[in-house]
Amino acid sequence: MNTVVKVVGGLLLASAIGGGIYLATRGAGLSCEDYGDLNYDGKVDSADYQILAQYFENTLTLTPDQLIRANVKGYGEVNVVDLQLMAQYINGTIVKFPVCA
Ligand SMILES: [Ca+2]
Repeated sequence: MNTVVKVVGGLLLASAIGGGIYLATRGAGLSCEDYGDLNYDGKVDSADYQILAQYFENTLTLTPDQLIRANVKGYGEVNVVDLQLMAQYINGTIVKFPVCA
């Protein structure tokens, strides 16, 4: 039961190492600094947070690339956990997103 599942560039790769299940959806070609940056200005701030908040309010649609960038926890679907992590990053509670850990 040693399974590693990693999604890379839309391809699901699985291999057996270690224990437990590890999921990551870091997109191919994306660096850590790209995560959370939804307006492509090179930084993660309240503007990016607002974009994700609007996505959850169904007032904004995100592109597939933005959805990858928004998944700062690094697994599963983009959800409110990612929004909370972005808030924590912006206010300095965390200095790195889980997807980059
Ligand atoms: Ca930004």
